[in-house]
Amino acid sequence: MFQVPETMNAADYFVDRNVREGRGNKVAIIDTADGREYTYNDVLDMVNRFGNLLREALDTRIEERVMMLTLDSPAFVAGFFGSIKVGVVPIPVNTLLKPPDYEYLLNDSRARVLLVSAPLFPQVAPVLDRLRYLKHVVVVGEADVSGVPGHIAVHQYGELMAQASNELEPEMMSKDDACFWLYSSGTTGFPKGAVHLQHDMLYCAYHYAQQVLGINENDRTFSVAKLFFAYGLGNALYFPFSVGATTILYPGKPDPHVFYQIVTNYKPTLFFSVPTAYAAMLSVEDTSQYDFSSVRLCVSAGEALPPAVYERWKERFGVEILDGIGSTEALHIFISNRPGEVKPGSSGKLVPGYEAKIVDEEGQPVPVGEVGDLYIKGDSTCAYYWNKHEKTKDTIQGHWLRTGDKYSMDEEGYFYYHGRSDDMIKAGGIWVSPVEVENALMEHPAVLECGVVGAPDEEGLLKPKAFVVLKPGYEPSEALAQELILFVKERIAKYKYPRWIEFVEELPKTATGKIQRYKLRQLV
Ligand code: 3UK
Repeated sequence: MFQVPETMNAADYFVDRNVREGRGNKVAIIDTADGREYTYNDVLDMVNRFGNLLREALDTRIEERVMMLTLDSPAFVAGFFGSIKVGVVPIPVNTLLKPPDYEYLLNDSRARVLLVSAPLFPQVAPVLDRLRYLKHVVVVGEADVSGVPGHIAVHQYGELMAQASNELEPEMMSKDDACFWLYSSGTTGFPKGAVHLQHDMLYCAYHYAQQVLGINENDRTFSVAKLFFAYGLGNALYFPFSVGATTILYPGKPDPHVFYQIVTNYKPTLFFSVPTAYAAMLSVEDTSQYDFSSVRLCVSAGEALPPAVYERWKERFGVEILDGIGSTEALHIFISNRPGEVKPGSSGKLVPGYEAKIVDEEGQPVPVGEVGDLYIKGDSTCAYYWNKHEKTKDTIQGHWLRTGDKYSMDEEGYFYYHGRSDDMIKAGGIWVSPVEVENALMEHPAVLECGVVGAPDEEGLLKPKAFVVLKPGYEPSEALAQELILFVKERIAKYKYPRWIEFVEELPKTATGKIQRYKLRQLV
């Protein structure tokens, strides 16, 4: 039976408990940046120091927020669990965004402290003078901080950590206190902060990681998805820490050769990735110098895994990929395939601890085999979206969470994905709002109007495609298409750029003039 005490602290559960239970000398983290290993004793030391520096050096109180623009590294672990241990709420954010995105996130969350990895500092520096609530920036590594406005104090992570005490008792919290937030992109472009509670990570670790993956203390995890994603956070942090296992962290950019090299060198047993990266790894022809034999199970999530990718992977490495669907709001995977029972093309069956319903427009359950809207129920779902009351009510309906996905279920209880019920695009496992890409394109002088939808690439995986109507006087050309792509890349996060531009005479519209993206989807 899964039970969480009324009073608890998630950092105590995932960190201190490992030391109390005798795993202090076990390796918790391997940092592939320098090959260094950190034991659970070392992790407890860092976490305690970070908690103390928040309280003392930075005068941060319970329930205040710390934004983390932090690469996958030991500092991420210290920042995340160190905050939670003193009741402060960490908010890991996407490291691939642009300065205006961070301005929004920092002001929306009213974070008091920003923990930032030095290479990412230039992405926030230009907006620091526009921040209304931020008081402290803690930089991990060396960055040029000369232009920081006077009302914000800049600190060196290493210095503060060295000065802080390594002894700290956990702040005892309610199991229903806010624990951390994760931002999720919305259709209109403004991300929503999903507020997760103290008990949520325990729920996912117990029901999915332990019961579906059978994670245990001998496992070694590696996740292609970074820790700032809900998917990566479970895969490479609180799943392994829930059983005293080892996580392998990689701060760098995605690269199929590097992934193979990491697996060869550090021998993970559980490999977590997204369909786009599995496809990229399969397209490396000669992998004879690499060794994948340590991996006992592969997991895919973020978007549907094409059956062809599943089959080719299994043939090449002899190991199954378990496709499963999760979300930021649900925190992790709630429907998943099981080892030895995979149905390619399906998201699998319900994870223990979750219920699902597939309903029609009137909210009535649809018959087996028919497509409807997927709702799920389970105690890891977020409590609400910060400052977004209407969106909260649309999404969190009593015990049920509206996923926004179209699904069907077969007689054996396997679920099948049939696309989104909104216009959002999943590209490489990351949300792309068509509106945001369209707005960026509209700033170009040649663009009269445009519509962006997901179109399949050669692997059958969706990527953004733009249909563009030019202003009078402009002629369609390959050069202009390339110019528009570059234009978008300079304005919004790179992964959102349209992979294809198609020039058209007009766009399908409703009577009120709204672009009908579902009609454009039929044209791709
Ligand atoms: C889509 C899938 C088909 C689906 C996530 C695992 O992706 C995660 O969270 P996000 O908030 O996106 C959620 C949405 O992504 N999706 C995810 N997995 C699948 N569609 N097949 C899949 N296997 O539209 C869902 O609503 O970015 C994944 C664990 C934690 C996560 N947060």
